[in-house]
Amino acid sequence: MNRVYLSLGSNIGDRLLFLQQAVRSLQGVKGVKVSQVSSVYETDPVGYVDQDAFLNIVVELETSMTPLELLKKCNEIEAELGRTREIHWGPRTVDLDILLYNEEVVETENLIIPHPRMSERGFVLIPLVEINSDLREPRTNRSFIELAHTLKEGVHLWRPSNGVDAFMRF
Ligand code: GSY
Repeated sequence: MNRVYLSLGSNIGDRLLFLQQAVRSLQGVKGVKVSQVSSVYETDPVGYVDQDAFLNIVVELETSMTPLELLKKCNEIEAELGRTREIHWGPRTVDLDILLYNEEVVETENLIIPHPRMSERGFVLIPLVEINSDLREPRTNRSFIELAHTLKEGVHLWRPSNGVDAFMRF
């Protein structure tokens, strides 16, 4: 089994419902077990800033899927939940990014792991270290919890975590 961390974000419509539906879809995938879900954070937009605030979470999975199989599945879930890519880095119903796959470094045309921008993003690192404070960046060996301490601005606890099953019952 492989241990994987995904970042999920939504900033259109019923943001929490989109996150819940995405987690439910992941739970339904053969070869995937959702083992942890972080608290929900409301976060200022990063990149294209003229858009609404996001809700962000990080989930931990145990999976037998390969990185590319998982990427395909994440793209399918985004499409099912209505994501269109009109503005690059613009508003989205739900976005699923693979952050870490064990401690492996993966570089293909369509997928880079660890996620290339994760170390600069508070909306990724704060929920990530909440569910696993021991993680380190596989390329640099830098501690994510140390990086997260410097990236708290614009990241606000919106709903505390109360477990995977409870997350689905909100
Ligand atoms: O890369 C994920 C999509 N995204 C987000 C996001 O999820 N949260 C915040 N706060 N800003 C973002 N900018 C982009 S692009």
